[in-house]
Amino acid sequence: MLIKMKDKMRDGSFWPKKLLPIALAIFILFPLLSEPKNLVLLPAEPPAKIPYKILKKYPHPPGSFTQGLVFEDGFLYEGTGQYGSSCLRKIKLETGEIVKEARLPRQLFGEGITILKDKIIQLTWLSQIGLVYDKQSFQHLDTFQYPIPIEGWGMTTDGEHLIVSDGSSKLYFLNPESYEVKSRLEVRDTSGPVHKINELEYADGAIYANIWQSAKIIKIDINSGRITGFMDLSELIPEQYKGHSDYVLNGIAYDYEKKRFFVTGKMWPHVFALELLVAK
Ligand SMILES: [Ca+2]
Repeated sequence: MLIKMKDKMRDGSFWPKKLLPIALAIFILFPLLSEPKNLVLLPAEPPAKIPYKILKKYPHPPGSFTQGLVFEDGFLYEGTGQYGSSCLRKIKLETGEIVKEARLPRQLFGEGITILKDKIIQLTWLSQIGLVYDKQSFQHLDTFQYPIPIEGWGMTTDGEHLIVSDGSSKLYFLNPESYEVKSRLEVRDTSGPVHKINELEYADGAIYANIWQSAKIIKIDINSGRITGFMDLSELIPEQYKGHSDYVLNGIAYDYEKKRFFVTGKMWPHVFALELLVAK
């Protein structure tokens, strides 16, 4: 049998003539089409607990199902979810007063927001679209289609990209003009990928993230995806929402000027200002 096969290969009749071009194409294209097999190294060190200090608590407008939070010039910008009541809001930090609001159509469930230059971008959960607003007027400027079929969860920016989460362990870095995916990052700890990555905040070269239905905020290395630290914010959960599966910790904003973080949760009555006590 072996001899016969060898003979056929030698005289060129092993491959029927019609199949030869197809076989050659597969031989040439296969290495190009297959995914590169990168060697993934898990971080050796478990993430360290980041101590923090509560600086102050501020009023959080009632009924805020927080999905996105940003701070700029004394105001919180908040994107809220749920069908029929999703909105984008500008809130005076000290008083919790809503000074500007744009309501989403009933069929859209609002998700993460970020501010890039003079625009506010807001994701939607399952509709595959994002909304673009003028930062000053809240006028709706544009609607864009997601470049890949993902759910919209959290969003932040490093000033160059829109950084988006979809509830998995992945972060997507999008071109803010074309919305193309420029790169992806997998978030990992010593056990492997960490899922349910939700609201995001880029601050001083790292990405901070809520994990859905967890009282933890993780700090992610933007180059490797490694979790380098975490905050346990269990003590901030309002008494009435302890053990609640919907009204969970969500929303991180960073004040670059005063180096403080703002955190809150869905329907929580307060926004907390925190100082991270990082080892010197
Ligand atoms: Ca944020």
